[in-house]
Amino acid sequence: FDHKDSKLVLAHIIFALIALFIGAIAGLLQSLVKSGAITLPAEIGYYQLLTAHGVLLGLVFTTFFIIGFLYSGVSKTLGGKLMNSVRIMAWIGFWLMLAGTILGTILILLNKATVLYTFYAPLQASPYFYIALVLLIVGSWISGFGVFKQYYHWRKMNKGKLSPLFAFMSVTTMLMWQIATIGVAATVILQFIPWSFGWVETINVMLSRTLFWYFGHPLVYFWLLPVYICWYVVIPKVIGGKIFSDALARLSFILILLFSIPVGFHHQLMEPGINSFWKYLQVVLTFMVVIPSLITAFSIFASFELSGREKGAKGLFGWVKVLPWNDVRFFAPFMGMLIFIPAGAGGLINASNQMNAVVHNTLWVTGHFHLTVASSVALTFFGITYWLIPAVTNRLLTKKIHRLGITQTILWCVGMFFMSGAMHTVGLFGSPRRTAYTTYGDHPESLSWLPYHVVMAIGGIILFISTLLLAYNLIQLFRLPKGYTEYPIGEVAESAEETPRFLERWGIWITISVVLILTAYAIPMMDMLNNQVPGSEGYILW
Ligand code: HAS
Repeated sequence: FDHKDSKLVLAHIIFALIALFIGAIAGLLQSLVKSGAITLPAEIGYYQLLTAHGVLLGLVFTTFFIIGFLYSGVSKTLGGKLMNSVRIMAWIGFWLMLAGTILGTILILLNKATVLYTFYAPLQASPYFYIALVLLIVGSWISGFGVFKQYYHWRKMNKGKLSPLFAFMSVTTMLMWQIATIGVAATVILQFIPWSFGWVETINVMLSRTLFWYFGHPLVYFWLLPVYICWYVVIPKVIGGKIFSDALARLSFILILLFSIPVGFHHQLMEPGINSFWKYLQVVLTFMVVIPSLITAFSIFASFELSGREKGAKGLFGWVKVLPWNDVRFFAPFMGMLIFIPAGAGGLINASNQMNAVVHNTLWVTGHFHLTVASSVALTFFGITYWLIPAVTNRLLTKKIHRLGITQTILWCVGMFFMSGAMHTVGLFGSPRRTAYTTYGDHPESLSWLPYHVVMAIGGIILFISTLLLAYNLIQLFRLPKGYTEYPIGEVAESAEETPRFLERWGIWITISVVLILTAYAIPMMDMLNNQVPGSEGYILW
């Protein structure tokens, strides 16, 4: 692996993992507070911890990890090393994001930005928190442009050739990110900065929430797409098989690009200020964005089965036995896939209007995203870490690391089973999310929730032990003997059909994406600007 690129990748991954450890401490404390097991000292607030947890894990850990991982694959598959200008862009992006993260974290620790990771109005933070967010966003844009530049250069040099799948997927991921972050940049720059500095007196709450969720939903796919890169490109190689279909893999990425953005209203189904027709339209589009995940499930099963049969597996499920169960590069992401089945089903429940009325703002939703992002995504990222660090530092991945990594994965799954299981269950009983310890004046209903909150805390403790083991394992990764660890990139199966070239015609996809976004958002946003939806007066301006 190129030495200079290795440094770049390591900087991103290590910083991501540092954010993970600090965020995990906040998570542990918060689950203990919520269950009533501990009381925080007066100067630390529950919501302050909750903000630190959400921002450090949801926004910082993920973004740094993803950009580091994408750059590693872009370097590997598009020419063997990054162009100098691209590497410079990536470093500028890194430093800007780092500056934003440090500034943001300091403000959260000073209790000047206790606005949760969703930070929409009417909660207000110090103006410098929003400036920190701008640094984070602009930094990620510059990094994204670096990915595009390397890809564009490769295509110029390789006219007529199909780009490597990893690179295509990285471009799609960053393209979706660039389009989605326009929404959050708009609310931060046009609404929050003027409001928090006191230059304007009011803020349009509906618009701020809508612009946030315009970004907030594709944000979850920004977490998911790199996971899909691992499942589509890396896992087939790790199991000694082939990628089932390059065309299907690309199609699923394009579908996510198109349908992940015009769906933010499914987070706002219970809000006034949006006409029900637009909610309905966006729910329909939400069900469209499920299709690429079903395609992904099909493709992975196909890849497992084909490789199993090649190894001589017999019967309907014989291929399961020949999967490499002792290999952490497979095991951790596999557990992520398995968990994604109930996690995705939970998403479908959330997206259904009537059922959303039952689960919205309850711990069910917290349970949902601990299965999706904190399990499927996190476990896949752990699986990647175990081979990526040795691969870029020229060290040999040993059996001991496989064992340690598998133990850490199992601990994570057990902790999450308790935590997320209890969250889903008690959510259905009505226990609200985002509340500190309370018995609502010893109301019997609320007292009946408490045992579940204790189970959540037990799960939280097991998860924290898993995080400590991850930290130990990471130190071991840097102590591995010098040697070679493969950067696993799968090949496409011979039986796969040819990939249609229009999948790489970005002009078409960007145009369709813009049309869908305008269709789903233009009129409801105009209504919000004009304060025109009956029943929402007084809700809009704060
Ligand atoms: Fe979600 C809320 C709907 C997916 C994250 N979601 C959230 C929040 C987060 C989040 C963070 O419609 C909370 C935001 C907040 O703070 O308020 N979500 C969905 C839907 C999907 C979905 C329809 N969510 C995700 C993913 C996330 C994520 C992915 C992170 C990475 N979500 C919602 C809705 C809400 C919501 C509402 C708002 C709720 C409210 O009221 O506030 C879909 O994309 C899910 C599709 C997935 C599948 C599963 C496919 C399975 C695969 C694995 C195959 C396994 C194999 C291995 C092959 C259909 C690909 C098996 C092998 C064997 C041997 C068995």
